[in-house]
Amino acid sequence: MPLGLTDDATLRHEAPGTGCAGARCETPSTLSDAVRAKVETHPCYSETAHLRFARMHVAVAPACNIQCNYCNRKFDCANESRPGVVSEVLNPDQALRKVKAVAARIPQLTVMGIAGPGDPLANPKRTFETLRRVGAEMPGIKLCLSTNGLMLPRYVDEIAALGVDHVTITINAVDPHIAAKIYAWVVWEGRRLEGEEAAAILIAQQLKGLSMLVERGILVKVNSVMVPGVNDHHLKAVSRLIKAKGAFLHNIMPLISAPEHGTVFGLTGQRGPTDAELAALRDACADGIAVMRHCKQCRADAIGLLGEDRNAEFTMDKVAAMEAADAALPVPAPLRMAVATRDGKAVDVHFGHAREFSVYEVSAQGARFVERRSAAAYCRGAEDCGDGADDLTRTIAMLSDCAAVVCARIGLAPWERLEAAGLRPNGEHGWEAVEPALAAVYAEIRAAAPLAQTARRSAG
Ligand code: CLF
Ligand code: SF4
Repeated sequence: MPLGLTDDATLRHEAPGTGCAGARCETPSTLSDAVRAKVETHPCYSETAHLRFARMHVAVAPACNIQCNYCNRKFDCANESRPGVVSEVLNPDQALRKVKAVAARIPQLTVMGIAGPGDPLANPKRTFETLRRVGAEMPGIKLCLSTNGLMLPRYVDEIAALGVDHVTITINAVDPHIAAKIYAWVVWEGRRLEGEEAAAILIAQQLKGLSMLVERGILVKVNSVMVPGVNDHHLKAVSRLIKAKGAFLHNIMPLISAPEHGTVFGLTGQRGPTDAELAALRDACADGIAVMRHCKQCRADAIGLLGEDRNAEFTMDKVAAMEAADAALPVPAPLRMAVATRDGKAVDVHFGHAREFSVYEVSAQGARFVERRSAAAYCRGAEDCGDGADDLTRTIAMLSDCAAVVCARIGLAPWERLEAAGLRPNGEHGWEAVEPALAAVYAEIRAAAPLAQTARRSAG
């Protein structure tokens, strides 16, 4: 039985807002609507979203302003990726072209992040130009940034103005004595500093930047690289402090230190944690803050669902070929979809109880509200939630121009009636926000059906 399709028994017992609210769950029911809307389609900020939504990184930031002992500059920034592969460095124009090509082919794409191959804020012109252009031309895509935090306070206002909702700061220690064992040097105000002096400046900037982001309503994830014997015993203190400062999520990543990567830690034999050590530390931190457990330490040019590496399909030469092919194709028209919603914010009405439906036009760029249409609520209880009702026939006729009907739940009999009428019923997004739910349904339809099959119910 598809998710969200109820039999009468589950219909009677299902209630909105149920579900895990523990530390393991990144989208507990206590989240405000605004925060929930920000995280529920972000594959890194929500454990459930990572199965359905994709992210892509554009590698526009080659330079860095610090030296981490687990990083070799030949490879990507290890604060948000694993070392071992060099990215194709893009300029902002190429980045925008790549995002467009990916969005047209991976309809699950919801997030574009900048995470290297160096530090985004050590390359502010390229980073902000990319964010500005992608934000302006692709408003349905969330913007994300990952930084070592050194230059964060200087750029927080620009980040907020560009509509970046999610920022990751890598904070490996909040004690300069410990941090000095992790960072070789920091370039600060034109000088290269080392030791605890360098570490203290970096930590102060990271924590100041964190507070400034939180004040502006930007969700902050903190990444920490777990280095056994160096900062493992200290990361619980990091977790407590970032929680107190308003961080949303803590992502403790294992050190990767293969000697062939040529990093300081790799060459000095510093080991990474075992799976058991990592799990124990994450558990120890999870009583204070939500802890991320599904990070894939992806590349600075990663594309696809987390754990999926489709970047080889989107090298710039392939993007150019796609652009040439796309120029000969029509742009897919938006799809019309009906939503059973009381207030227009959440998918919160059972199909059989809907007295009206909100109709939207949905495309890769987002959802546009069109109108509300009245329907007779035909279901008067479990015994009546079946087929053959005149009201159901009228409802189906009234929605016949829609590609999909999205509702909190739906019984088997009306499901079959809708399908027989050529509408696609969907009850998988009960009590989720309307727009992300529509984006997910749109992605499913575009991924499953060739353009020709959905053209009949396209808007316009
Ligand atoms: Fe990229 Fe990072 Fe944004 Fe995600 S990744 S910039 S928050 S869109 Fe995600 Fe990848 Fe782990 Fe990063 S799985 S490495 S946490
Ligand atoms: Fe490497 Fe990233 Fe550290 Fe810079 S911030 S040294 S690119 S891991």
